[in-house]
Amino acid sequence: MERYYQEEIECASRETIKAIQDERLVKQVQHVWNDVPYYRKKMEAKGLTPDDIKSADDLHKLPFISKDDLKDQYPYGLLGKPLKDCVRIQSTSGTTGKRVVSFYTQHDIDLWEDCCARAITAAGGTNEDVCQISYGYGLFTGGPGLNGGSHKVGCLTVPTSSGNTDRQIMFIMDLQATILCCTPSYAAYLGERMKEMGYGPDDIPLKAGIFGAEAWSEEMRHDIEKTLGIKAYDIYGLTEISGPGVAFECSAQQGMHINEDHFIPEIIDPDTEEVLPDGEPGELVFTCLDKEAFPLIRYRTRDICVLTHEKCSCGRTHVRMKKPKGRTDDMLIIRGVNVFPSQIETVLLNNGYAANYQIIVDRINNTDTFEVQVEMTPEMFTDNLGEIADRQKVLVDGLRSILGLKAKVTLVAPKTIARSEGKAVRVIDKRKI
Ligand code: DLL
Repeated sequence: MERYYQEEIECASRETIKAIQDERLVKQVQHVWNDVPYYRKKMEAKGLTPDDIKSADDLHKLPFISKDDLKDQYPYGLLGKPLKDCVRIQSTSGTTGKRVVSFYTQHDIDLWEDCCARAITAAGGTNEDVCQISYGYGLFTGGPGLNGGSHKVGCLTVPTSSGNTDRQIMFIMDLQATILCCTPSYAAYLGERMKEMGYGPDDIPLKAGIFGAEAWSEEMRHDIEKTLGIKAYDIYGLTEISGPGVAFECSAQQGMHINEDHFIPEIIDPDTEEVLPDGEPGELVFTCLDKEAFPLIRYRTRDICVLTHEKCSCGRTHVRMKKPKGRTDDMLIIRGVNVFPSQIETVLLNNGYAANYQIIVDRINNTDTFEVQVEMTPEMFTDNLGEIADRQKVLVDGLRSILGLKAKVTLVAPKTIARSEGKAVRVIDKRKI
């Protein structure tokens, strides 16, 4: 039986959702006009006043906001509430330049945690569950967001944070944890380690996993489900819009429901900024309808994905986003060809490898070099050079047929590629461009 955390709104009619969005958007635009001078200037530059926004149908008139605006206004320039009303910041894991800092009032935290509670409930969570949270805690939103959601559902919450893998496994087994929350790459690593320790899927008490914060393929989902003996649910979010729980998967596992009472999604062509219809891939854009401290409107996420309003078998009515295919900024252009790490991962997993790989791109004599280092699984490990060459050729052919590009494939021994406890680092781009 499907469970809901806030059934009335999660299963509301389209008319009800639209009415909520209309009312909240009008209020939100008034809020940013009054309280965020930067927004007022942006609206004025387009000749707009709040009177031009009468319903969600007018959303397209409003200016976009991008990561560059956030950097430009760092740290306090986009704040929608006085500091005395703000209770928390969170920040992205960005490695270059200034980080993005997002602010929350207590109301903002409540609605964010509600979104996470919806996700945990959709994965079957109740107050009978023991929910282990192995996302990082601290500035990263993964740990704090799911921690709050788990409390709201009433699960016994185990805030292990990420890292110290053997201790994670000890708690899963000793406390009989039933739900695991972490990045998919860390879930795969925990599975690998548990297998080595002799635990099979039937020995592991977990029944569900809530995995997100990075792109992962269907093949990786099946691998994790098999190793841990669980159902694995996807969860999506980003710091700027709140954190995990902006969208989450239900029992149908056919895309993630976006919490439309709080966020309006749009898909745009990243070059022309034109709004695209359902089914067409493009850049995902979000408008926060009721956030107070960091009220972003038409925020360009750089994530590439597709929306669908098709009816879902779980009973929820909120629009679904397909798994993001990648980000406009992690798409590699190699010898002129667009390459997403997720495409490479699909080829590897289809050929029996685990998702332990690294893509190394360089430029030598003005030509891009493209190497994929892939770990052999312990079962396929061999020092027979002929066999290794045959296996490499299968992958080179597989990559060529999906990308139209010749890669150098190097098979390496099990456990030579560093494991990640958070978001995996898949690409090393040495080109100075
Ligand atoms: O990763 C929030 C989060 C925490 C989501 C835990 C899910 C679970 P950031 O660090 O700001 O926030 O990174 C946001 O991560 O724009 C996407 O590119 C990527 N991302 C997040 N979830 C998914 C997902 C958190 N399920 C950026 N699939 C986003 C693919 C994802 N990519």
